[in-house]
Amino acid sequence: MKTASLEKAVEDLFQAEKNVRTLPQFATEFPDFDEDKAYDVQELLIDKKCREEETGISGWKLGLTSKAKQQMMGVHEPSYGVLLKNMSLDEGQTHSIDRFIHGKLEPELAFIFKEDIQGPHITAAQIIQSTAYVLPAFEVIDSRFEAFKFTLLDAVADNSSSCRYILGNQMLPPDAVDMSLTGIVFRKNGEVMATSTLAAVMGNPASAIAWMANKIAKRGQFIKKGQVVLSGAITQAVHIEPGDHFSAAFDGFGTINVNFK
Ligand code: OOG
Repeated sequence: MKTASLEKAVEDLFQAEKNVRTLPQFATEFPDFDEDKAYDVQELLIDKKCREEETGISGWKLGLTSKAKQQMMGVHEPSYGVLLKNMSLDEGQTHSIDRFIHGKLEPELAFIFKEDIQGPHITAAQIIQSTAYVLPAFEVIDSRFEAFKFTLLDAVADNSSSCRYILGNQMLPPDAVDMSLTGIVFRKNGEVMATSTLAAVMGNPASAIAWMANKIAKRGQFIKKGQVVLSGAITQAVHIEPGDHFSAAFDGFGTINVNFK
């Protein structure tokens, strides 16, 4: 893929989000697209968003961490994306969906780091040791691709479908939480959409973050002190419509809530 095409991919993704419209998948447009180029597009897109939206990086997110989603996409590893300060929404409030193309919501466990952590060779135990606290979160994912359909590389370029994130306010030290057996009940308008445990995220959300710390090290990047990392969807993502109320009860933490109009 030539530089001009990389830049076109960045511009197309930026404009799609800005104008709330979709794009055709890249795989058909750029036949020599590969993983490195997809992460190059993601990095350039984040630089452009930081500049044009006058914001900065607040952390990272994992995608495709559940077996079901990996099988659906025919892949064996997750993907990652970057969180920006202007993607953060307040918990318990009502937020407009006007800027979403076809947003979906998913519950996740968020980690806040108390020190830098740099791969390679990072383990789940080291992730837990470097974590100040964990807390329930929601992620709004939104694909810039038509009908929410894409290849893994498309999704990587599209910053792993990131859109917004909502942190709860029930924080716990990471060793106070059973990282695989903590149960979750996810509801939309009072109706149970899904139940799960944290083991849905690669057996243990800390393992997903260890994978990411090692993966980003290949591009010279690392998790910084104070950053938030969303460890990946614990249940399926549910489409958001105006008037919806979502809650996710996390065993041992309490419930996180959000409304949309
Ligand atoms: C890619 C990202 C999904 C997750 O936690 O699985 C994601 C997609 O849109 O499927 O964030």
